[in-house]
Amino acid sequence: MINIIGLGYIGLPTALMLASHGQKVVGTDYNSDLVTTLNAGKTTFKEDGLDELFQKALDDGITFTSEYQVTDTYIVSVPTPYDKFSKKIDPSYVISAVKDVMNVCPKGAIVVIESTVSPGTIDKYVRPEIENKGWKLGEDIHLVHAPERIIPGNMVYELLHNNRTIGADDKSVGEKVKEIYSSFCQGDIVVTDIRTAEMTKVVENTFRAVNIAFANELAKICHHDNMDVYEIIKICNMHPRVNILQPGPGVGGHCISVDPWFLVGDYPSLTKVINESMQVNDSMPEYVLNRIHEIMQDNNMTDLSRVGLYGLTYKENVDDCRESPTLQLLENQKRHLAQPLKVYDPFIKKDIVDNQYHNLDEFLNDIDLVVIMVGHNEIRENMDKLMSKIVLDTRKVCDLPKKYSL
Ligand code: SAJ
Repeated sequence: MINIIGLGYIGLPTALMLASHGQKVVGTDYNSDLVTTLNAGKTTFKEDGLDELFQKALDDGITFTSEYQVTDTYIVSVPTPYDKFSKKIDPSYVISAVKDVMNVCPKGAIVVIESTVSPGTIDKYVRPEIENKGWKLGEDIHLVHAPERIIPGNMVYELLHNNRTIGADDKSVGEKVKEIYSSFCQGDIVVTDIRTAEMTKVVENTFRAVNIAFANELAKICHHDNMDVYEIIKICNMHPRVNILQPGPGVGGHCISVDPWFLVGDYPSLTKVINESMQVNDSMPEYVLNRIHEIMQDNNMTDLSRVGLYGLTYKENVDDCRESPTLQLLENQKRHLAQPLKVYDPFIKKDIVDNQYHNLDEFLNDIDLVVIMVGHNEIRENMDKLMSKIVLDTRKVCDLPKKYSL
């Protein structure tokens, strides 16, 4: 039996996938409300195909609890926040999950850490916890790191199809874990050591962050001299060895906007490009605010209450607001003591900010300048409703007459 510890954005789909591919799975989360919701037959976030997968896993016998199970295999998928000032990882959830596992697991159990951790975290924090208890690594307990790689918005598909990395001290243990993931994963699974697995995960997200920062910097250059950044990127990407990502209003989510900071925090004198890139991405919400003011001037607008932000989530068609550019923009605006802008997002049903709307038409009725912060399908399908508006499109979703871009 596999006990999955942590039933959030990664732990839940992984547990469901394993359960619906022949593995006996128990999901454990210390949040009893979440466990109650899952036991009532409801998922806790929206994701294409998740509800169907959930139903299949229930039919195949998955159960949810707040208790750690006595078994031979654990997969730990708990959050790894980071300290915004030191830029270092906070490994406390991972450490406490491993400690809790050790309170119940039999000797010889395998503990797979799926949570993204900064390179060296397992050596620095997890191994000592185990050794201090007098347990022998590789005998009493086997450590494995199998970082997840799935993208929110396409998680179920990517769980099935992405290649994976498994880092283990002992190759045969790595192969055993590979077999478990192979029950559903159709991609290639590489077995390597733990330190390499930690590093590859963070490097992948850092590569994407640096590439987005490059696109964001291009957007600023192009705006400065009135060039079309999208046309330029499109043409450059026709070169066989160029692949520039898209500029945007900032980088959010709990991955691309966080993981590269682990490297900056640990290697401050060796991470000039990464550090600058992260700062460029972090500057984008303020840049959008400046664009709003420029566009208002251009249109003789003075009333900020006639400006609305479309989208609160960190990217399109997800319901996750962590580190979202819109929230960062509102934070910056608050610092300038400006009147809060109007906001609407079809995915966010609860009130989480001031002046939040829950109906697209009401939102549009009350504003003249719409800032598209997120390219949800809803707005793409309702372009006609923007015809009479001034639009600042930060995501290149529309092609309208009175449109401004980044
Ligand atoms: N963004 C841009 N321009 C782009 C692409 C993205 O501005 O061209 C912005 C998005 O709008 C969003 C942020 O970047 O605010 C991050 O979104 P994302 O779609 O690039 O990535 P995440 O954070 O949802 O998921 C990433 C993925 N990593 C890579 O693609 C290397 C995913 O595969 C990882 O599993 C995930 O991080 C993770 O959990 O680490």
